[in-house]
Amino acid sequence: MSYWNEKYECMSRDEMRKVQTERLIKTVNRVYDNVPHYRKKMDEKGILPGDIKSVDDLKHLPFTYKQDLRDTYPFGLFAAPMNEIVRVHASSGTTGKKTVVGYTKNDIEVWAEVMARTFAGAGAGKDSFLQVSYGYGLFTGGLGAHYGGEYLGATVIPTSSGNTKLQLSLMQDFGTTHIACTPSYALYLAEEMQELGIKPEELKLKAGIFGAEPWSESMRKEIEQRLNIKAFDIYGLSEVIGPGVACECEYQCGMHIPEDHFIPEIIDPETGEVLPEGTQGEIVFTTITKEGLPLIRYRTRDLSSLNYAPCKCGRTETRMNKVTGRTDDMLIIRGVNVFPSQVESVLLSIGETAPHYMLIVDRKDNLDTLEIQVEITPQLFSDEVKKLEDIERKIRKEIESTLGISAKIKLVEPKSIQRSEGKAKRVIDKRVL
Ligand code: DLL
Repeated sequence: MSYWNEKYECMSRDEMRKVQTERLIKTVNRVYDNVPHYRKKMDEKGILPGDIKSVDDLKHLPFTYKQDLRDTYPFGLFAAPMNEIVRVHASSGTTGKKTVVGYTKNDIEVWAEVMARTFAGAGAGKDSFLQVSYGYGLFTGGLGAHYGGEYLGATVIPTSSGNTKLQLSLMQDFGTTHIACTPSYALYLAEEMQELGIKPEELKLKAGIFGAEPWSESMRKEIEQRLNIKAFDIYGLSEVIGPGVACECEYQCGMHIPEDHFIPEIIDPETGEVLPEGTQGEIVFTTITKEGLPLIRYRTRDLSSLNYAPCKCGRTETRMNKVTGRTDDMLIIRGVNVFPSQVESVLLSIGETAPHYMLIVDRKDNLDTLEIQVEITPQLFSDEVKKLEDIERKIRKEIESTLGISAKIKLVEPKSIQRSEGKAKRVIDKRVL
């Protein structure tokens, strides 16, 4: 079996509870002592760190939301002094500002540990060549996978995303055995291979570790067939640590959560109540070893369910099932988190169009496309073409710098975007996963 840390991955549930209890108590004390936001929220609920005596008391603690990170932007929820923070990453917030996360040296080690478990679970080891084609930079995918791969002892090839021809030639020349990228990019690679006449049998590729966006079983089958590999689902989010919050083993029946670092709960997104095992709801995480940005009951907005039954692989860790959707309107386009409200604030800041818009997301040649239809005002409608082209260009530029991805901008006639009587429909997602 391909364990990296058998002690924790296969620990009895009783022992795991003990580890979790001890670490949870430490974390609650840490945030109460160091983060005014948590102290205030716990005081409001009338809870002191001493009231948390075991993991069973987790449910009494207040939730943490993405909005809390925004309200305390950039470093307000950090529980370690800045001179102990060795790295920051950031992802999209609901409007202009990013959600910033920080890591101490120890957090970076925890991250490498959970990622090494992930890769080992996907059959990688010291002899593997791991191509990391997640983006390097503020996004956690690239560097998270990179450090985990090195910690595992694999030979890491840090290609980052894009430059597909180079990716393929390095794969051939270096003998890449494992690739880490988004599932949609994996399909794109398959297509380019076909175009260039590269047969999967000519490559040494055995497995891919794919995540950062939702994907279905049928997409898995297609990737596995076209690349002739085994495709593993990996889940994570920057706030909790990045990639490595959960990953499949060789049985591909749910993603194991390293529960000695992250405690999962499934709650009813409306009432906040904890739901029984197996029920679908919002997955919430509490980190119990992080120092830089420990999070208590963080509302991921992702819908999933938990399975506590032992797995055939021998791991005793709880498994989370594939994410089936979100409770908010966040879209993931080419691996980038996009909120329709970000588009709205760009349009409002430019101010020359009507505040009516529609996002049309599609997938062409296995790559996500985004078209933004923006309604122009009647005054503009009668204006000269050059003026319209200028506005279109301005919107395109602003959208690209705010969202971090390019979009096609289409100006449409006044009143042509359908008005709604209830909740506005701002997105048409035509992608079939
Ligand atoms: O996407 C971290 C990551 C990198 C995970 C590489 C896996 C691989 P964020 O940019 O903060 O972090 O986006 C987090 O992406 O809340 C989910 O909605 C979605 N997501 C991530 N992995 C999966 C997955 C990274 N396997 C958000 N299936 C999360 C479905 C996923 N959705």
